[in-house]
Amino acid sequence: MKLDGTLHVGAPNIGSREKFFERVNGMFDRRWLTNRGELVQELEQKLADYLGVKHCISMCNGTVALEIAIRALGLEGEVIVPSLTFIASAHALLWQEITPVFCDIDRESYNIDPKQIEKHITPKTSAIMGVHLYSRPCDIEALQAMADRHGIKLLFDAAHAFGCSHNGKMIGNFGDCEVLSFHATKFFNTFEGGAIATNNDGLAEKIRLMQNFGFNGMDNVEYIGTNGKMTEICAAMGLTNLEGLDEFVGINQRNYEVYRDGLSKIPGLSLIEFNEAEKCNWQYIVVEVGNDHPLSRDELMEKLHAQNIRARRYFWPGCHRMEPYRSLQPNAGMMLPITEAVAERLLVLPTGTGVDKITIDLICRSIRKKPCES
Ligand code: T4K
Repeated sequence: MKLDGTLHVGAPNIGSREKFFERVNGMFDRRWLTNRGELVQELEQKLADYLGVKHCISMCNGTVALEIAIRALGLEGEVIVPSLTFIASAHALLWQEITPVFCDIDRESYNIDPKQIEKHITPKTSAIMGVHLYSRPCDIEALQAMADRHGIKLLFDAAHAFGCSHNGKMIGNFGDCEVLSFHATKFFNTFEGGAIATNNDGLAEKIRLMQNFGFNGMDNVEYIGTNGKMTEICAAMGLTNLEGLDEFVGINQRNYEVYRDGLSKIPGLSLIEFNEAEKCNWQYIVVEVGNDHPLSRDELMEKLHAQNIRARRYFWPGCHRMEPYRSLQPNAGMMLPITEAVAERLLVLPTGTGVDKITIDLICRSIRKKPCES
């Protein structure tokens, strides 16, 4: 079996084209393309309402949003982060000469393990940065208690968790602030984009100024700032996709259930589970390939690639095994046994609004096939 076209992990969810083009026409009529235009302001208000958070400041992408959050919080020295994450989580720190101190993960949730944090705390530690990996919130209460005990900040890289809740409250409301990515590959996209959500008025004000070069008024600069602004065309995409969220969730959840049925009872293969009592974006179909499976994770990936199914090994091999961290911290892996074991086993499969039930059935059938039948 080989699919006619290539099926990618991360293929975008796209809302109504008509609505999008209508908004883009309005944008051209107004001749206002960026710098806090009408569409950006409308998007920020709608995002804040959706998340139930006081401030949601849009950004040009999630990485710059992380950098601005880190700077606005005044972080320095060392920040404790998981290594099983996209490289941007670590780079946003080192880019500002802050050392990411990699912490091991919890075996079940794949998120930073609060029990492992204390051993990494030093006088230089200024914050913990949790990552809500694959739509599943961190153990937020334990992390907050740890941050409070040590008088340090807590922020979240929530790039994967837009549209998810924790104890009934939307992600975006926790820690000092939470950083979202609206990249094309995310559940909700603005082509490129992101945001910082916070309930802290003072922090929000600082973030707003830093996102626009530090300007406060036309000829007055108050901070070192950068250009983190979202454009109007990205906001047009965001407003359109916001209207499609219920549909996206419905399709993602349906896809998850089809995968769950199709992949059940395969030796050595387990599918990520989500808490059905909470809101979830169901955006990540992650399987763990164990020793009992006839193929290794990499062999399974090769098999799928040969069939035009572009499964991905997110986030192998872990940030600590990529440069410059591999050279700067050559022994980091000794503290990360679970990260290293899990990173060897995870495989992400395609989902999203571009993937239908028949295709998922084909993918599952292909995975079920014994190597001798391929
Ligand atoms: N923190 C976390 C935990 C993150 O996962 C990310 C981003 C960030 C922070 C930073 O946020 P941003 O600054 O990106 O807003 C991709 C994305 O570029 C990246 O946004 C994402 N995480 C990461 C997990 O995936 P690559 O290097 O894997 O991209 P690439 O080009 O290989 O594309 C990914 C897959 O998506 C491929 O299978 C192709 C498919 N794709 C991609 C695009 C852009 C499509 O089908 N259509 C498309 O338009 O990083």
